[in-house]
Amino acid sequence: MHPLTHDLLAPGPTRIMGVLNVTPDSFSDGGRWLDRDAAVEHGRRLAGQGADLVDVGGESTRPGSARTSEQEELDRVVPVVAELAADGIAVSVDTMRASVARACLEAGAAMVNDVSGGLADDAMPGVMVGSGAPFVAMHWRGLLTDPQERPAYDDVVEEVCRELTERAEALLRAGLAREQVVVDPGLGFSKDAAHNWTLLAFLDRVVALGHPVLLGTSRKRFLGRLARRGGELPDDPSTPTDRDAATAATSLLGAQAGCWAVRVHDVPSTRDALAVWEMVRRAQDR
Ligand code: PMM
Repeated sequence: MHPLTHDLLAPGPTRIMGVLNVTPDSFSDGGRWLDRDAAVEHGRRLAGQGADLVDVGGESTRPGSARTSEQEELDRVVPVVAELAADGIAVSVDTMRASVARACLEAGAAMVNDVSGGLADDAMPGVMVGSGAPFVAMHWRGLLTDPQERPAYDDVVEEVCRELTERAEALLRAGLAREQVVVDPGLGFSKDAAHNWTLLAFLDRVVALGHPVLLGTSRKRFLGRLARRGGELPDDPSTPTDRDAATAATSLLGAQAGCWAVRVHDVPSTRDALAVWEMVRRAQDR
């Protein structure tokens, strides 16, 4: 068991997962950290700013993007994970490949974050069972091959909760321990803006499933078309970094609902938002 695993999931304030995409094409930071040294430096910066763990990804999940080859993904992420882990930083790896998860766990990663929830690679549960490390199962209906599929739900909260429960139960049947399974409603993944807002409004129901919940809203498109004095803007003039204040606001909502962690690109803004919630919570307890 990784020495940081216990601390990561112990009861406490909502954790901050800093995003480090070692990719040429992620929607908000693609290309910035493709150079290995720049990536490691940015990972250290995220930790220094207050990230409790750094999520290293080597494959973009941008709609329509082609899959990165296994070797390319390994080459991008393993050295970065190894260097950050050697610094004592808690690292998770954002991957859908069991081979990449295994190599990163061997290189010192403390956690695996899989946007397919273990569906993209049959070998993923076996790797996780062997490691004992926490595994994030994110909700996503369509994988990379059918990005055009329009999301359709009668009741998005109920269906996401049901499908997350089914995923978690399948992982438990495959041998993962209950405390290994973290769930994520997967905002923006086979969900439109209205679905994302509804899931944010009813996060407490996702938390009530009884697993730690990770929330990923950071810089997502729906935060760029906010209602300002009467309705959503038809066009979205914002760039991803313009969405950091709205991301911090959603982090606070996540903390208020009892989420275990929030996944963000800009750590200082979310750190401050979570500190506001922590001060209010303490005042309520007095
Ligand atoms: N979002 C992205 C990538 N990985 N992982 C989890 N668990 N949850 C998310 O919401 C999530 C994720 C897309 O954002 P990015 O391309 O900026 O990393």
